[in-house]
Amino acid sequence: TERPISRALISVSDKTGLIDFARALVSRGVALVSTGGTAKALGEAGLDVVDVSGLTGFPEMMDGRVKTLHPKVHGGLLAIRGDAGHEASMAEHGIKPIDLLVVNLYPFEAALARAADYDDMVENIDVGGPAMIRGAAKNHAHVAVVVEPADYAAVLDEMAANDGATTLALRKRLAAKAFSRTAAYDAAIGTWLSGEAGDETPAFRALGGTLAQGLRYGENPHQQAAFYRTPAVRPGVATAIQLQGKELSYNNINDTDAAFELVGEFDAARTAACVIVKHANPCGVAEGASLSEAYERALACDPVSAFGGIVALNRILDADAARRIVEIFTEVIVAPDADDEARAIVAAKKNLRLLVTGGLPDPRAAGLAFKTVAGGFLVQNRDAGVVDDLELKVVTKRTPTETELADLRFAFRVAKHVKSNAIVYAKAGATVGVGAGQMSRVDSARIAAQKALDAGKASGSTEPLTRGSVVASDAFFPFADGLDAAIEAGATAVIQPGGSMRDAEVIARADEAGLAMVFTGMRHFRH
Ligand code: 93A
Repeated sequence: TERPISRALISVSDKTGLIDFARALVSRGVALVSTGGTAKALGEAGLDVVDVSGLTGFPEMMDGRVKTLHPKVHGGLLAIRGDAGHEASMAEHGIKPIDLLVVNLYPFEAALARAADYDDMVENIDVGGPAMIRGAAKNHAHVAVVVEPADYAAVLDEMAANDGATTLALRKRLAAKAFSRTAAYDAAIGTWLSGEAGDETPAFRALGGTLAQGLRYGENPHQQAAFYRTPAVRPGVATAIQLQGKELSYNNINDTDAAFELVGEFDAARTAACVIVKHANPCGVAEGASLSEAYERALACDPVSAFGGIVALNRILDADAARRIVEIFTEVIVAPDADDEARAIVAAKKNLRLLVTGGLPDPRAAGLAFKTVAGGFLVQNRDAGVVDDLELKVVTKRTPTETELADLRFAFRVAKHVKSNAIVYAKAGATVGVGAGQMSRVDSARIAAQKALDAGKASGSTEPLTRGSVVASDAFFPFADGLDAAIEAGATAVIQPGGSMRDAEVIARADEAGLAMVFTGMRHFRH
């Protein structure tokens, strides 16, 4: 059973809700220890409080720079309760356990916001606070740590329900929050100071990354950039080994990521697959009996755009595929590995970058995706939706044939990785037309069909490649006109999330034209 909280150390810059919280603790028999300003506020409210200098036997000194940095404090936070050695140390040195730590830090971020001068900023760097927070959070098996007033209520609620104790579940949650808080705090300090130091490399350590590579420039030559790696280990561009070729650029890394994440959607045990990416959008994706065939078919979708593209493969690069790929100008090849013969073939192209990842990413893996906005950033789970896991609902009179169904799944798998509005035409496990990034869905549908027409002409075919294809849309068709464009292009089946106000109209149009249509119930916006 959990022990009730008997002693709390409170040291807070933000004194919101402090008095009510402290009073509630005292009414439960909790003894309070506090630093200067906090102790003064508590004393003025008539609460019994021991000053931290009474505990340590040292005065707060150096303008408060040293007040809680003492073994009597840190020993009390870090000691493992019930551990014979730790208990003996406590007894020997007169260290008493601290069961609850309540700290919020010197307001460094507020100082940043009011553009305080350099010395003021430095004085607002809290040292003792984060040290205590990290100690208490590490020892969450025994100690509860609270880093913001918003959590006072949760602690009191649990104490009320558990005879003055907290649960391990709450302490764990609070500890996780505590580490996130000190990480964000230090990131703010690091970002500020690297700006002051005139650091050329933007301090994106904020996201918990380590510098993987300084980049010559960003998306454009006038932008500085760097590549950071986060601790999560997943086969991908951040963990890839570059076997040869020029240094990767910002755009290379971004495009390689897009290509490899998509090719990871194709189970290597089932089929060979190839993705060609330009400007973060696939311009050709295909399955094949071999990598070489998959590449050939991917290239046929849009050979013009494929020039200078990124080629991603889902199996070990072999000589056949390597020979074929080096025939045209390619920026990057990325694959789980490359055999010796393939490596030798690629080596003849000195600038061509060859990356090996050691495996494929799991499309269902958890992960976070960030996007910056002015003054902040957005975070969301990565899109881990996979069409194979969805229950497809046939909404038309005609049910898709097995062949159509396989292509519909293929097309939707690809559409997930195409910038919205995304329209993907596919036939026999290969894309034949990709429409990306348009502000209207009908434009994406028309562009995809037009590209298929061009590619068909280039290959000497009189028929547009979309004739007899299927089509995927990353989000529902708001109007029937997007469908009209697909019908005109010669598509026979459609896959889309459904859920439009005009679904009935869209379904009726499909029925009229004899199309089969399935709803996925899941959208794949990508902006
Ligand atoms: O300057 S410090 O880094 N040195 C310390 O030893 C220390 N201990 C607590 N700042 C320290 N604190 C911080 O003082 C706390 O994190 C809290 O923000 C603040 C509370 O001070 P007061 O109780 O005097 O208002």
